[in-house]
Amino acid sequence: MGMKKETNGMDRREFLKRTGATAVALGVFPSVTRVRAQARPTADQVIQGKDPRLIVHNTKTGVLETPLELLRQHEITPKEIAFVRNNQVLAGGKTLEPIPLKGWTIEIIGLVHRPAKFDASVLKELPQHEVTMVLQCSGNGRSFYAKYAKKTGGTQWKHGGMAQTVWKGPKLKDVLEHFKVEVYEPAAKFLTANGRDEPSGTKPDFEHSLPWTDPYVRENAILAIEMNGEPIPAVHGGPVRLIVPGYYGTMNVKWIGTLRFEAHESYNYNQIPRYRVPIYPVEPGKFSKKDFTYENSRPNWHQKVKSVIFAPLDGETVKAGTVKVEGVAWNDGVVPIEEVQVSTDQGKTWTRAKLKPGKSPFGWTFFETYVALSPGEREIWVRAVDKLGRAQPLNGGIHWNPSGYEWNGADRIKVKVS
Ligand SMILES: Nc1nc2c(c(=O)[nH]1)N[C@H]1C(S)=C(S)[C@@H](COP(=O)(O)O)O[C@H]1N2
Ligand SMILES: [Mo]
Repeated sequence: MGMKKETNGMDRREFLKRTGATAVALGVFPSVTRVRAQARPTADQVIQGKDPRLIVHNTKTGVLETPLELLRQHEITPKEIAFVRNNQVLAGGKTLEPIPLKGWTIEIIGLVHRPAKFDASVLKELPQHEVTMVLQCSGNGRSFYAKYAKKTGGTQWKHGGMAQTVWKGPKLKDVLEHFKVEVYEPAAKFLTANGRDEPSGTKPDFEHSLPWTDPYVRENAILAIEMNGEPIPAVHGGPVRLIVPGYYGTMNVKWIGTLRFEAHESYNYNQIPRYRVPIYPVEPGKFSKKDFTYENSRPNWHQKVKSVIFAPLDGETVKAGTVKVEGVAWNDGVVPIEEVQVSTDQGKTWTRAKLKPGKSPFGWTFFETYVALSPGEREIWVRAVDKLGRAQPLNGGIHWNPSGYEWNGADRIKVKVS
């Protein structure tokens, strides 16, 4: 796969030429507003094979959001509509086509007795594990901070920076055993994963550290070679992706090249100050990314309990009378979702929705209930609580943080009742 595949057969320069934006790209005009006036590439032009109805947030690396109208149509999100978040790009990787396992090398190094270097085709021979799970960007819902607290920088995701997908491959612990790697205990406290994608210019390379002390990493991590029953599409991290069910999307590192066992979290910019939240509440705007230390913050690891209304949709017009409200709830998979509560009087009273447990502890729990709505502008609020009592705040703004991560406020939509 050559880089030519970039924007659906067009490279960037060719694309700009066709849209007449070459002069702008070459810096002849100081303003970028002219670029905005040009037709923006659609999702299928950004990532080959994607549904053109996806929302394009970034054409350069490829950042695509799934509108809820599409997401809600499938229990397992098909590859054509699954969201994409590339911080940086794998050469030839902006496509749904797979990349062969053979010829793809993986290294396991660091605090281990026997470092391993192997061809990824070995992974097919080891016992396979399959998991259905919510893959969610830690920035999903970021745009709501603007509504409930204060706007933050970063992709202004609504709810569509998530998917429910099925991943399959050998467990990392079985791979370690197969190669007799032997991680040094207790010295090795973190697993740092790095992909073969490359940063642009002088940016630091993308990588993440996960806590090796967490059984949800040690026991459940998979070196996935399949997504939704097929070889992983290149853009989703094929041929080999680190999958850690329950963890935010960003920790599910794509295009695995190197796994390092370490005593300390990575010093990489993507581990700190990016992808972090303060460990105590901060006043919106009174704390910035540069204030983060390893001690006063934590990475986007376990997903917070959350629910999203799939129907009706925000802004929709519905008929007065009995209205069906449905959607999904999930958390980090440590305990099940206990209840999903629905309110049509802005939180004064709540009713419990009927739950249909999902395919796995890490997947969506479906909820549905019926509410009575009289004509006018009405609000529907939904919040989930799990068996540990972890609940969504009514005002998600209380978890404001400088990069707008981990939004999990009660979902509050407005409908017109006619
Ligand atoms: N190697 C690598 N892995 C990565 C990323 C990346 O840019 N490079 N992006 C991360 C982020 S922020 C998210 S949300 C998910 C997105 O996964 P997807 O593109 O398959 O939807 O991949 C994560 N893994
Ligand atoms: Mo992300």
